[in-house]
Formats: sequence, C-alpha cells, structure tokens
Amino acid sequence: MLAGCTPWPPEFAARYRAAGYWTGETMDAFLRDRARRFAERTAVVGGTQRWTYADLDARADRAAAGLARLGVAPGDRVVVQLPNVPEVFEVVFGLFRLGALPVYALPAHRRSEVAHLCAATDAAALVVAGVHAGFDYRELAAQVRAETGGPARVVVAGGTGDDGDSGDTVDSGAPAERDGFTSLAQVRRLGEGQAPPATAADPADVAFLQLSGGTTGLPKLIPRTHDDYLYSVRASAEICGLTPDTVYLSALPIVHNFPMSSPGFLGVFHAGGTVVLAPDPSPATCLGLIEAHRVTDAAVVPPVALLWLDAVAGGAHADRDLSSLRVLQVGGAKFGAEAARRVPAVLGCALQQVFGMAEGLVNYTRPEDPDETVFTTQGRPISADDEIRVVGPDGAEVPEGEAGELLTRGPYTIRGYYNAPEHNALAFTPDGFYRTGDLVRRTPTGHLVVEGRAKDQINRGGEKVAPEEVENHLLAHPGVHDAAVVAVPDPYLGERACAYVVPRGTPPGRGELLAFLRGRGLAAYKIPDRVEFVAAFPATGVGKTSRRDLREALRAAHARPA
Ligand code: J2J
Repeated sequence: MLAGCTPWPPEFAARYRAAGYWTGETMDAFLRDRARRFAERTAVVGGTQRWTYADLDARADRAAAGLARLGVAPGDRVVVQLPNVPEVFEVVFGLFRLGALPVYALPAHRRSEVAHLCAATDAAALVVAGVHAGFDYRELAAQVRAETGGPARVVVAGGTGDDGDSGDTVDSGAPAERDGFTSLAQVRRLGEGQAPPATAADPADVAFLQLSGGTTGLPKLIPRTHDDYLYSVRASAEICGLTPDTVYLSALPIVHNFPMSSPGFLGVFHAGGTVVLAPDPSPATCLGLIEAHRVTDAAVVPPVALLWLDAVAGGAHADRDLSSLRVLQVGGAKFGAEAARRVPAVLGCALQQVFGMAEGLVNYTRPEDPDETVFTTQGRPISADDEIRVVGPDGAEVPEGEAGELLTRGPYTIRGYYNAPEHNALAFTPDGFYRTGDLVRRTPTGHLVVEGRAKDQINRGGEKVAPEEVENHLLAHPGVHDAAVVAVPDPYLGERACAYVVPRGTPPGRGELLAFLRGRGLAAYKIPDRVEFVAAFPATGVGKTSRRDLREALRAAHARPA
C-alpha cells in the first residue's frame, strides 16, 4: 500500500473479499469495462460537449499516454483542480490509466490550500483550468510553484472555447508550453497514436486522495483504495436504482465525494447512464438543464435545495417542466424536516437524504422508506457490514435512541489519514473505528438522525471549515492578538462563520482583515462572514482553557439576546 497509509487488518480484508464487496476491479478496468458495455451511450454532457463512453475511453487513452510522455509516472500524485467541465473525467481517468493518483482540490481552493496539497503529496503535476468564472488558475499555479518550488509540471485543461453560452467556458489561453506549463490540448497531441502505458495498479492499493473537511490547522488527506471505493459506488448505484436511462445532474463541484460516489458520476458510469455537468448550482442554470436534458436524478446541498424550492414555489421558475425528475438527493449538511417535506410537494419528485463523509460511511434513506423516515432521518448505512457505534463522552455506547458520537468501521471506511500518525491516534479508536465527530441518534429501524456535532468544524451549507485553520491565518496579522472562529446559526446556510478577534493595539479594519485573509490565499468559503472585536475572551473556568471551550463560550454569548 502507498507509504503513509493504514491498511485494513488482513482478517477484515479477507472478510470483505469473501463477502463480495472487494472485487479486485481497478478504476481503470472499471472505465474499460463500462466503455465496452455502453460504448455508444452518452456518458457526459457539459456545455456543448457530449461524449459517449467510447469517446471517454479513447480520451483517457490519449491523456494517459500524453501525461506519461510529459513525465508523469505510475504511483505519482497529481493534484487536479478543475471545475465542472467534461475534461475532469478525461484527466482523472487518464491518470488512473497511467497508474498515477489524482489528489482532488475544489475549484474554490486558493493558493494556501493548493500549495498544501501539492507539498503534502509531493505532487508530480498540477492540473488546473485556464480562466474560469473570472479567476485565472494559471496565475494560481504559478504562485503555488513560486511558493513551494513544485510541482514540476502544470497542465492547463481548457474547453473547446465555443461553449460560452452555458457560462462554463474554460479558456486555456495561449498555449503556454514554457516554464513547465503544458495545455491539455498539447498533452493530447503528445498522446496521439501512442499506446497507453500498460498499468498494473493493485486494486487493494490507494487509487486517489480526497480532501477531508478538516478539524485541524491543515486539512487531512483521505486515501481511498480501488476496492473499497468501487464497492461503495456499486452498492450506492443499486440502492439509488440507477439504470442506463439515468440522467444525473451534478450541481456540486464534481470532485467532491458526494457527486463522485454517492452514487455520483461513478455510480452513473457503473450503470451506463448520463452525467450532466452544471457549471453553477443556481435555479436558472440547473432547472434549465433538468428541463433540457430530461434529468432524472440530481444531487445538491441543503441551501441549493432551498433555492430551487423557492424558485419554483415563488413563481420565478414555476413553469419549468421538471416532470423527468425522479429524485432529488440532499446531503452534506442537515436538511430540516420542514424543508424536506417541501421537496415532493413543490418539485414533484422523491427526496433522498444522504449523510456521508469522504472518509467512508454513507447513509441513504431508501426509496421504499415511509415518507416520515425520509423527511426526518438522514438514512441508514450502505452496507450490512458498516459497523455503527453511538457513544457518550466516556466512549461507552449510549442506550438505544439516545444521542452520542457516531463511530464507524467497515468495508469502505478508511483506517487512517495519509501521513498523519498523530492525528490518526485521535481520530480512530485503537480497534479501528473512525470517530466521525457527528452527534447522532439511531432509530429502531437503524436510521440515523444527525443531532449536532462534537468536532471542531463549521458546516457552511455543506462546505466544511476548520476554525483552527482560519484562526492560524488571522493570528498572522500584526494587529491580531488572539482570534477564535465560531459557527453562528444561519437560516439559509445552516451555519456561518464569525471571527472573534482580540486586537493588538488599534483594531485593524474589518475589510482590511478580510482582505488580509484573501491575500494569504484562503478559499472564499473559509473567509469569516462576520468579524467581532472584543477586548478579551471570556474566562471559561479555571485552569487551561481549550480552544473548543472558548469557541463554545463565544457561541453561547452570541446566542443570548442582547
Ligand atoms: C448532516 N450532516 C451531514 C447530512 C454530511 C455524501 C454526502 C455528503 C458527503 C459529505 C459525502 C450530512 N446531515 N445529511 O462525502 O459521500 C456532515 C457530517 C459529516 C461531514 C462529511 C458523501 N451529510 N454531513 O458531506 O467529507 O458532519 O462529505 O461528517 O464533505 O458532513 O463531510 P464531507
């Protein structure tokens, strides 16, 4: 296994194989097989581009051969930061075909996050868009290289440039073959007519690295194997009833774990269906795509679901023909029961709640569940071999039906983060259960209800923010003596971030402080929504004050009416 990763103990691996969960299929073999079975069916629609399974397979061949000629070798890590454009599949499957490991960055990530990913994985290459949504990713790549001295190669993946109507054009700009920058078009040319490298990836080994939501100063990397991930994909596709007729809309960034695997684009490819890429999650864009492509399944986070509901119920999009829509999946953050009830009433489709995590465990409400279960729970685990423990602060299981922290272990839940032995000692129990940090209650049917959180994280409408990471950046400002970032309730996003700052001398201006954070290359969703200056932090009891207690005290003070 990739160095720095924690394998499943052999007896567990043997059990998961015997049960038929781990089949020995690699990501590359997965695409080859589906391309053979569904060759002329449409795999991907994005902007004006429409690729069949055979097209995608041929593109993966060319990309693999071209990347190999560029010097990317089997086992290399390659950071991929691409928006919702079809090229993301070409690049990712090209890397799998070559035996290299994609490391997924979100389009919202900026210099701080991308530099960390490149350095933490010793990445051989970085793949970025050109200019997308008004942001120049080539500039970002240049800054990352200036800061970290790596990666040696940057691939700029551009669209065809003729699909500006949907607003998702990627402008790769003038071919910049200098300074280690290569356009994807050039990579394709390099790979043209070449046999793709013969790969022999071990299905039990790591296929790619996902980014965790994070609770600490720097986000952790999640190593997922071919075996474990494809099990979750196949099982998800079955639970969700995907078929070759499925037309799936991804309104979320496609490299996030939810639209990738729950059942996500991989589930759709497993079944031979079609993935439609939405360049943005707005009702105008997405409801238009649902109508135009007769979309059957869509996946969103709660704030996006609320926007769509209001757009249809409020009249702005009341005349949209959404009759093709079979199911709306909502997950990533808690979806309240009242909003949940509106989904079938307003959109005329079924709701499926999805409670998952990039570390593994995914829960779904099932199509056959009673309505009340679908509205009021976050589903039950994929697998009969997902082991669930709900424990109190003492680590002992709480009585059935009471809330406690969710611990889990199973055939597609990691046993450790990448290169993080100290963090792993805290995040996993000695017997290998992952401490999710989620507070849940289990119903008699085994469905889980998310009641809250025991981890240091802000869930901003599905986007995860680690307070410590933002605090560390704030503390770098000369005018900041101390800082604590806490979640404050928000009717739309669920939570927003508020930074409490104890200034050093004259307080810096709020705008200046936020510009400072942006200047440090932090993703926009991590920039606090509010800044409050306070003379001192509340004393939270005698002795050493933990950051957690401090954030809790600030949150409580905030919640009290003035
Ligand atoms: C409450 N909290 C939820 C839900 C995730 C499918 C769906 C989502 C993710 C995801 C994913 C929640 N209600 N329905 O990877 O495959 C919070 C929990 C969880 C954390 C994981 C997937 N669905 N959450 O959101 O790795 O706190 O994955 O531990 O981004 O999101 O975040 P992430």
